[in-house]
Amino acid sequence: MVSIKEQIVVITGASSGIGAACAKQFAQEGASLILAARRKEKLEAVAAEIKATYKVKTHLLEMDVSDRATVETTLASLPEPWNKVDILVNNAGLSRGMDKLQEGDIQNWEEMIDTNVKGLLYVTRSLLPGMVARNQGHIINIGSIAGHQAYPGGNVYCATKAAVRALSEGLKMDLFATPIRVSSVDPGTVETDFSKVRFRGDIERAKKVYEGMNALTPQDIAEIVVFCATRPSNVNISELLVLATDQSSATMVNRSS
Ligand code: 8X3
Repeated sequence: MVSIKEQIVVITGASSGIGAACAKQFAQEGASLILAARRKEKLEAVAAEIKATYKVKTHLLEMDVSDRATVETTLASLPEPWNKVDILVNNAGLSRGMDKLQEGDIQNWEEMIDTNVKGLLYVTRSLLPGMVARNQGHIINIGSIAGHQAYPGGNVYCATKAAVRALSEGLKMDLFATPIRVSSVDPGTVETDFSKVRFRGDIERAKKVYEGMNALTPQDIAEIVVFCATRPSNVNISELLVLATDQSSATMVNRSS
């Protein structure tokens, strides 16, 4: 295992779920954290908890990844030493609705495409040139099983995650012959606010997604993300599909656990 102590790690969507768990896991390894999210108060709470437990430096960014101008100016004006980013975890993402495409809400589509695809691109486009110039870096994209298999009602969400998968693949080729690594960690069902967001606060419907199964936890994924980041420099974990033992495919979930 390679030390990432004091390496600068950017995590988007760091205020909850997998992003917040990644923040804690990287803090445990002594990394310096740039935590980005839309919700400043939640972000501050995550940072306060981390700082109370680990002696690490944090820098908070109130940033909606889908807002191109904000992403560009915020990341271009990172102060020293925060502007020398070593690791970027592209975690910010969301799903909205599970309607059939023919009945879909176009606003929901825009939000998913703007965040999951365009947002990831804006952040990556802002930070990757510095990595290339310094000849050092690692991009870790949080994909999804949805990028491997579509499922009924998943249409646009699945398309955004398939796009993330294609971008990880393409990026690796664009970074050919550089030491910069690209990893894609693609979870199945993880118990987070994901379904609450998807169903716009319909708690009962959200609960059903995890009912009767032992879902993955954000911590499970965070440990894997940090595992990717701490491999020796000759090792790139290119793509990992991570499912709960209770999940056999996007739609096959054992609910008798
Ligand atoms: C989240 C996994 O199966 O709910 O990306 O789409 S799934």
